[in-house]
Parts: sequence; structure tokens; C-alpha cells
Amino acid sequence: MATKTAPKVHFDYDRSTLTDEMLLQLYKAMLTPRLIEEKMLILLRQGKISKWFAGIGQEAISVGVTTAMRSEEYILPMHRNLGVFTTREIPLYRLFAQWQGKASGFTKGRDRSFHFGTQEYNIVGMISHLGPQLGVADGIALAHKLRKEKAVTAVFTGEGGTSEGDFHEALNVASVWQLPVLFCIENNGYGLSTPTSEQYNCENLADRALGYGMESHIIDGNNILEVYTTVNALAEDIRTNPRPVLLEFKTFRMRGHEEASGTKYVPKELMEAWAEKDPIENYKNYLLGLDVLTEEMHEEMASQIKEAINENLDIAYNEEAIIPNLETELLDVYAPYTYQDTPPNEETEELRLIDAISEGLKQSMERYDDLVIMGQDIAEYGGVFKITDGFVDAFGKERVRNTPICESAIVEAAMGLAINGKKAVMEMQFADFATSGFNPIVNYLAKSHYRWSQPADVVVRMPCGAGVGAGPYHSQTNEAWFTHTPGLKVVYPAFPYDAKGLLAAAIEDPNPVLFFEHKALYRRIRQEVPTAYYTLPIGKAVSLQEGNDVTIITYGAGVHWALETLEKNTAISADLIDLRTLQPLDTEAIYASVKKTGKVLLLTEDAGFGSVMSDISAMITEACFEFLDAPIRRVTSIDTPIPFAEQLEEQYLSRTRLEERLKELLAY
Ligand SMILES: Cc1ncc(C[n+]2csc(CCOP(=O)(O)OP(=O)(O)O)c2C)c(N)n1
Repeated sequence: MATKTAPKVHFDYDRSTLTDEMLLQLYKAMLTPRLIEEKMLILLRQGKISKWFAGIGQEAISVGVTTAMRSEEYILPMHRNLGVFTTREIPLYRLFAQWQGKASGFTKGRDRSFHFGTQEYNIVGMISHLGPQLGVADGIALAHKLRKEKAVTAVFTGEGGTSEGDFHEALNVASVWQLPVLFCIENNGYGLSTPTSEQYNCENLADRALGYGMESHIIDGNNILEVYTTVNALAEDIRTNPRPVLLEFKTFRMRGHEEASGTKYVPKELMEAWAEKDPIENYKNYLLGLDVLTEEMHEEMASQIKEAINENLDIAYNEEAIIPNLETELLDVYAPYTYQDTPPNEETEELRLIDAISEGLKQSMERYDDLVIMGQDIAEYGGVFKITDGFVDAFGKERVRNTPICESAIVEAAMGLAINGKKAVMEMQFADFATSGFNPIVNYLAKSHYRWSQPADVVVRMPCGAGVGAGPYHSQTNEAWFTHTPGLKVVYPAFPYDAKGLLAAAIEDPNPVLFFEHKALYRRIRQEVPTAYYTLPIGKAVSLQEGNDVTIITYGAGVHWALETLEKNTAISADLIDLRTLQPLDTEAIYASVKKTGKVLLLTEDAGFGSVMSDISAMITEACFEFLDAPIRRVTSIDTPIPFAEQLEEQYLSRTRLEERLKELLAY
């Protein structure tokens, strides 16, 4: 009589108290992404899909982690985590439609593969840059913690992504703030073609946790029961004792980075050794050995999954391609929002620009319980410019948060707060340091609504500008970096009244706003300002002076330089327009004035090439050419970095040349 040989099982599985039903649920959950991927590889060979990032061999991690999470908790997966999406039971046709760029996907055809989020399923997909979502997870977790909800957030990264600054910043912030985040590293041996030996020089990535004062665990990423039971126990604990935990899942990437790139650089023995540890094959054998699963049950399960795949593929293939609509594309750059006008009260007090900003911020904090402010030294110290002085006493340290020096992670955390229902204001200590948070501003905040309809309800305050003798890294006016990026709003007030009302409007607006505050005007410009909360519309310029000979268009410090010049030259009859907002731009006000005067001087503190004024010049040429009596004149700072010494700074700034250029233009 033939004896039944026990199927080969590589792992020492421990089912603990898991029921048979749970064991089978985990099996089916792993089999689903595997069969989808196998189908995708066939479609790829048939030329029916263009690209595929395989997660074959890594299914136990996605499935184990997702099963351990509650459906209302957020997961932030990467490009090899199909199992997260399938375990959350997203209808397959929607996934397929997403990959085919169809309307019933999640991005209206605007972003590919797994680059999408969905509030419906509490999944926030990656952006291509890999690291930024780690900080986004911090923000999501912070919102939970502030609301005292017992919820964990799980975020994934490959080991490759752990070399990015975002990783270190996000872990540090999570530890300092004790945020309930599970940081899941899938260490699969290679980052594209680069082996781990060329990526980092420590034995285990989990060891890094020690440096951040954080707990960590190394988990066999191919052993589904180890993944599930460990993560489940941790998640349970973190829900009541909020803290971050770093998990390093050891696994292997069994296929190329993406299918076309192959695996030639991977030693054959390594591939063979890891093939032995396939998470599904081993688990299947284990279940067969337990008699929890039979071959027949497996066949039945597999054929049901395959049938569902084929049916859903048909739905996606039969869906018509998206018909481009220019208006929709442009409209979706920003979250829909109707400006709410809160008019100013009659009682006023004289305030400096700095006080008006501080008061505006304070009144918004009073108005919105959900508003959180973050920035370096903004708590007890009150910020380097003292704008948040006294805020901790008024609103507490939870809402007025000192941050470590990590601009990227804080922009990302602000995004996470927005995803999880809060409003965030971040103070860049100096606008110059936005470079250290540039990636999440232009790639995450700016593109979020267009990509997956998620508003980024974030204001980044940007103390900027020259005239303070502070040199190349504390004097820049870098608004043009942001006006160039669709999805951001850019506000740049010149007066206390405007600053207060526009800041309130920026905080009300669910879109990301870069709010420029000129440091040299902070304590110099005073004005009567209404005492109560009020808003002013973003995107509307103001006329400060009316005349017939020339239109001067400017913003920020330029407004005051123009006013000084016109005061000195009372014979000049000029329209003076203060733009107040650079994106969106009030083209109506610009064109109306240009059509009246026929001469235009565009004044900016920024260096000339690529400045906002270059675009405004081009727009005026296109819209008002027949009305022009002279070439448009841009008066800009020179194309060098901004220097420190007073006389060099003076030579640098456009103010120096304003009067002369204005007279030349009038004489033309
Ligand atoms: C900032 C950035 N640099 C480079 C890339 C190109 N890139 C995409 S995925 C990848 C490898 C990522 O490796 P890892 O984080 O280990 O994830 P894995 O692909 O192995 O799952 C690289 C280099 C990128 N997308 N973003």
C-alpha cells in the first residue's frame, strides 16, 4: 500500500490559536494576488498591458499586515503590495481599470499602476518618489492620536527607499511624537539592480530603530503566520499604547524590478534558494498536512479566483477609453471650493504686518478646532519671528507643535493630517528652507487633488525676502518655484490688512497654499486692521493708485518700492496694481489696466529669468498686444544669488533700478 508522503514545508509554522477558517482566509488572500499577477504576466507577453511590477513571492507581507489591520485604519502601500488592495476587497475591475487608465479606476487615467489612494478603502498609495509616504503616515497617525482614536497606521517601503532622507525624517518624527505607525520595510534583496550590500552597511535595517529610540522586529516575510500573528499582536498593543514600531520583513524579489528589466544580475543559487521559500507553496503544503486544505479545495478556490479575474478583466476591457476633456482636466487641478466671504468688522487697531499675521493665525486657530500648526521653534519660543508667541498657552502643545529640523517629513505630515480630516499650517522657518521640503510640496501637496481627488488642506507659511542683509540662504524670494507647479496656490500680501484676511482665506481653502510673508515688511509696515476674523478672496489683485500713463504691476516689497517712487515723482500718472496672489493670477485686473494705459512696468524682487513677471509679460503680449504703446518693461533683481553685504544687496535688488526704468518707459 502506498503511504502518503508529507508535503515539503520550509517553515516552522505556528498557528497559535488561529481557527481553520482563519488559516484558509489567509491562504485565499495570498492566492488572489498571485493569480492576478500570473494573469498580468500573460497579458504583458501578449502586449495587452505595458508594465508590471511583480510582487510574486512577497504576498505574505501585504496579506499578513492588511489582515491584521482594521478596515477603517489607513495603509500606505508600495508598488509590490497588490495583496493590500485585494485583501481590502477593492473590486477587481476597478484595479484593472486603474491599470488601464480607465474612468472606473481611481485617478481618471491621470496616474498609473498603484499610484493612487482611496478614502473608500483607507488606502493611500505611493507617489513614485518612494519615501514621502512615510511622513504622510506620521500625519495620518497624528490625527488619530490627537482625536484619541485607537488606530494604527501601516506604511510600507522597500529596503531601497530606506536610504532616502524621508525614511529617517519620518521615523524620527514618529518616535519624538510617539505616533502609532507600523513602518514596514520589505527587504527583498535588491533596489532595482542594486543589491543590499551596495545600499547600506548595517546588518539589519531593523537595527536602525535603536538610533531613533524605537522598538523594532525582524520578521520572516515569507511566513504568513509569523507575519500575521506578530503584526496583529503589535497592532493590538499600539492601539492602546501609541508608539511607532519598525518592522523589517526579510523576503526576496523573485522577478525583475519590472518585468522588462529581467533578473540577470541575480545569482542563480540565490533565486533557487528563495524559490524553496515561496510563501504560498509552503503554506499550502502546511495546510494540506494539517488536513485543513485539500487539493480539491485548492482547485475550487483557484478556479473561483480565476473566474473573478476574467470577469473583471472583461468589464475593464469593455469600458470605453477616457475621452479627454480640457475643462475637466483644468478644473481638477484644485479641489472645488466656494470662497466664503466673511466681511471685516468696523473696529480696527493699528498693526504691523507681523502682528496682523499672528492675529489672523490665532483667530483661525480659534475658529477651527481641527487646525494644527507645526514648525521649528514655534511652541514656547514663539517662532524665530515670534508670530506664534503665546499660542501654546492659548491652544496647547498638541496643536502648536515644535518639530525637529526635517522640512520634508513635516510637509508630508501636514498632508497626512489633511488626509485624515484635519487642517494644517506649517511654518517654514525661512522660505529658503522650502528646498528641504520641496519634493512633498511640488509632488505630493500640489498633485494630490488632480491625481486622486484628495485635497491637501495645508498652508505653508514662507517668511521670505531681502533687505535684511542675510545673504543667499535667508533672503530669497522663491515664489516662482511654486507658481510654476500646477495645484499650488501662491499668496503674497504686502500690507497687514491683506495679510490677515488672506491668511484666513488660505486656511479656509482646502487647497495647498504657499503663503509668502516678507520679512523686511514684518515690522516696518503698519496699517489699521479690523479686529475680528475676516477673509479676503484669493486670486484678486487690488489697485492702489489710479493713473493714465503707465501700469505698474508688482507684489510684496515691490509694492512699497513702487509707492515710494511714485510719492517722489508726483507728476507720474500711474495705475499701481498689487497682485496679492500670484496663483491664481488676476489677469482681468492686469489686462484692464494695460488696455487703459498702454505701458507696463512689471516689478519683482525676484531675479529676472523665469520669474513670475516673465510669464505675466508673455500673457500681456498675447492678450493686449494691440493696446501697447511701448515694449513691456520688466524690472527685476539681477541673475545672481542674493548677496549679503549691504551695498551688494542694494545693487542686486530691482528697487535700485526702478525709478530710472520707469522714466525710460514713460519717455518711450
Ligand atoms: C526618488 C526616486 N529615485 C529613484 C527612483 C527609481 N526607482 C523606482 S523603484 C526603485 C527601486 C526601489 O527599491 P526598493 O525600495 O527596495 O523597492 P522594491 O522595488 O525592491 O520593492 C528605484 C531606484 C524613484 N522612483 N524615486
